[in-house]
Amino acid sequence: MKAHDGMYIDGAWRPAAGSELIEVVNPADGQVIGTVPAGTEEDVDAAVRAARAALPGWAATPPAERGALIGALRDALLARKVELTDTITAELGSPLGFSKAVHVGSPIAVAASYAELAASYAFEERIGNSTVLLEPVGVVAAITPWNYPLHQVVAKVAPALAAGCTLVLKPAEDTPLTAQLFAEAVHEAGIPAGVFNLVTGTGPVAGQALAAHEGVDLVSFTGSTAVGKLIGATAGAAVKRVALELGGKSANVILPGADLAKAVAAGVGHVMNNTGQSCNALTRMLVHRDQYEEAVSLAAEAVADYPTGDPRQAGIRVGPVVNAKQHERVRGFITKGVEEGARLVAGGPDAPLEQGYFVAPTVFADVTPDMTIAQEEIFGPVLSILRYEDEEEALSIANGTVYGLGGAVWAADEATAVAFARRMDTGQVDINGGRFNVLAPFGGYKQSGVGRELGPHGLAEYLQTKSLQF
Ligand code: TXE
Repeated sequence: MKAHDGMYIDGAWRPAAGSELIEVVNPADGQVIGTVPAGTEEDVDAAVRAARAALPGWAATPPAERGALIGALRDALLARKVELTDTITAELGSPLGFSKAVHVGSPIAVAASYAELAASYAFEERIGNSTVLLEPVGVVAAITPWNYPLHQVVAKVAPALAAGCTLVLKPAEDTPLTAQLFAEAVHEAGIPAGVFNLVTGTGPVAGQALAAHEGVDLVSFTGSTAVGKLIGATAGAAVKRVALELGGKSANVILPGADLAKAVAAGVGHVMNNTGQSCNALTRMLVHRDQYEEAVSLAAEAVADYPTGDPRQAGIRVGPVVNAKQHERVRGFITKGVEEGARLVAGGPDAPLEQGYFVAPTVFADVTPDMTIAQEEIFGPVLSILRYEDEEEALSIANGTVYGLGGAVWAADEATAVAFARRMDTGQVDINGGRFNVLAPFGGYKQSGVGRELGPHGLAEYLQTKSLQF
């Protein structure tokens, strides 16, 4: 695969300060597909300086002009659709169809939304005898994970650019090639030098140096709750703004009277898509005791619709998990589920293929809320089905984790589902199979994070307010 051997800083690919490399591995077969430089503190410093120098000019660029450049970025991404799709499939292991439709399609839609929002957003408002100016926060450090290699980048870069901020991006070690293609698109779009900078590298070295850099005004992080807490503490100590999009353990609540077959099939799909590596994956299915066994049978059947294997092969819907560490971790959780007494109705801990980091699509029944698999984020194709007696118990199970990112409610009618959703401690709830909305705020309650991404709420994260009194 094509890989740059430098960092994109101040509008050009520049040699890395150090000589260490990161190998990029195809999780479907374990083969190295490229190398990128492992950034050092020196690279991070150069990138932050470039972003700072570019800030006054970009912040002063009229919002409509910023919007036009984000539109050009969207076009440059679209022009690379095939290359991006192939790269994401190669470094993440996502099946080609899903890579094309979701991994590439969704960020292009997000970029388009910010091209418009930059031009239409009210960066000034009047409150009584005051004018409130909404100004860019400044230099943004964007630290992104591998699970949606392009979406996670665009969901930070596009709103930051729309707001008038400049950035340094540190993408995940597993998926830096997609980030390099993104930098190429930024360059082709004609976004001025220094406004967007890319430093590849490891979390503990480049990520840590970036989050702690005194030239950064806001750290926007998506990843594990453990690292999020660390970044939150570092940012807090320096009185720096922070946005955290962390883990989840989202509940899919099927209330009596709902279309059970539809709800179960959609719920299984939500967990199996992207090999379960979605922060908002509906990993806990909650079913009333009277319909429980029927739901378990339906779920076991539905898993057959998710063939596992080579993500380049037609018909494959579940690829490998991203790396060896996740492979161990996810299968460890499955073993733990069996040990703690959950009933395995599909899949299991054994790797279904000899090569690559594959995990069998797995469904557990008789899961109780106290079990590890009902509490911890597994980040693999593993569904837990829990039983409830009444609505109050369903709510207490749904709200009974440290997380609160996604969720779903299925009921006979919308009003019943909405009434339940209002009581859920979570940032997003899909009502009777509600579709993804690129403008709706996305983010977590409780330990799922701080701040929101997407749409106008996502743009607001990158603004600070100044009031003028008359
Ligand atoms: O995440 P990390 P990992 C969850 C999921 C998964 C687990 C571990 O449960 O199983 O996290 O995944 C950078 N300072 N999610 O280990 O380490 C790192 O380089 C600064 C949920 O891959 O949090 C990468 O760019 N940065 C999730 C990013 O943080 C640091 C998506 C995420 O990596 C750093 C991914 C440090 N000290 C994993 N250490 C979601 N919310 O969508 C690491 N990084």
